[in-house]
Amino acid sequence: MKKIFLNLGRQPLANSFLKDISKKTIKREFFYNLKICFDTSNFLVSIQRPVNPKKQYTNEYAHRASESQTMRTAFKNIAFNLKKKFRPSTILEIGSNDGVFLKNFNPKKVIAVEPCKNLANITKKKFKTYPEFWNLKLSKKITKNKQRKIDLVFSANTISHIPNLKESLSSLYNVLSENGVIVIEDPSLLSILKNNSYDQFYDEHVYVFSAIAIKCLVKDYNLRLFDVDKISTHGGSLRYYICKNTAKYKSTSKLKKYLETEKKNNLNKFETYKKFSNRVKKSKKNLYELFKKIKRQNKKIISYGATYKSTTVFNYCKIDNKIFDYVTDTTKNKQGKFTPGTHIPIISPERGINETVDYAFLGAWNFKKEILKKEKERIKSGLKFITHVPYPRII
Ligand code: DWN
Repeated sequence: MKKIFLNLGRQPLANSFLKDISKKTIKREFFYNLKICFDTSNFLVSIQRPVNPKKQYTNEYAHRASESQTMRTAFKNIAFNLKKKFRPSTILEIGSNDGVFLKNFNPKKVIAVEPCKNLANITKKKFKTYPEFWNLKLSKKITKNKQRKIDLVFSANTISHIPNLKESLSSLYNVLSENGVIVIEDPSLLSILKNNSYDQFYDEHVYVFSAIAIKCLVKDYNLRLFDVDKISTHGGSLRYYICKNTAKYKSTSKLKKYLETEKKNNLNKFETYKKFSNRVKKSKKNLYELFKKIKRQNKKIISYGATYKSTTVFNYCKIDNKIFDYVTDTTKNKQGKFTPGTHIPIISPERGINETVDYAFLGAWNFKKEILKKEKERIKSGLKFITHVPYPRII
């Protein structure tokens, strides 16, 4: 049974950066209600009513996975480790974005799946790319074109975005070779609860997985979770290793231990999520009050990183251009636009990060280490950072 535990209110699509803020554009802005629920039968946390993916993964998709040094290094390292561990002769990536993972492989061995046409256009120059949604039809097309099935399927921050999880999993089974491995990375539910990072909930994150949920879910598709890695990306993620039931891989003691950790933290109980919901409400109130207090002192506040996560924070906490002068972001195609729902201008860091700024809210809090290092000199000359993770405060 699905039970709602968190209501993040009326939200725009996290990717719907506006080109202008004319009355006509604002009137046409799309909103939906963001409510999060817990399924007591399989421990799965999901959005109550997902948005149609055709509205989300368009030719104007803004996020570029290669934008941070942290992610470039993380993808390089995991590509190296997976090659070493599984020696795959065929690799399929679902949600290949701008190719930051795939570029570490021999193009002859690789297939990319990316429904956002603007991104698929980037990878198709080098890799066989299907500019399509991941589903059964596509998985059959891929295995028909390839004589052999796939040895390694990699998917970072994508399976959690696909509403039809059942079809997603059966399609994965369909492409996989007998001893093939599916490696999925997504934000970890336990980290979100610990960090109080409710901004990991937005339209694209239809599911927030835990190991107990994944273990339970894949069983119905003759698949088996056999290992898990705790990783630091995106504020704490999990890397799941899944194979066919009949494959040679044995369940690791690391997986057993991690499943126990999740149970010890009561991830299988609804009350845990109710408590989280109360912490989120408190965080909203305290963050808003912190900004108000700073504004009363006539200080200038900006936001650092026009993240999708920030869309949830800004719209839920009712933070707009009365609080922030602007948001900075290194991604070229976000610059010159306005934040979804709250209409704050987005500009480049070169223009926006200067001595006039007193405080910068860490929209990209998951890159805190990289950002604080980059802004070392500015911090020395007085710039202060604010975060809401794990609770609102000046760093
Ligand atoms: O799952 C998803 C994650 C992985 O990426 C997607 N659904 C969408 C996207 O979400 P996000 O926008 O919350 O992701 P990031 O990776 O936290 O975005 C960071 C943003 O901050 C990028 O636009 C780049 C920008 N940035 C910056 O301006 N200066 C990043 C760094 C490190 C910087 O120094």
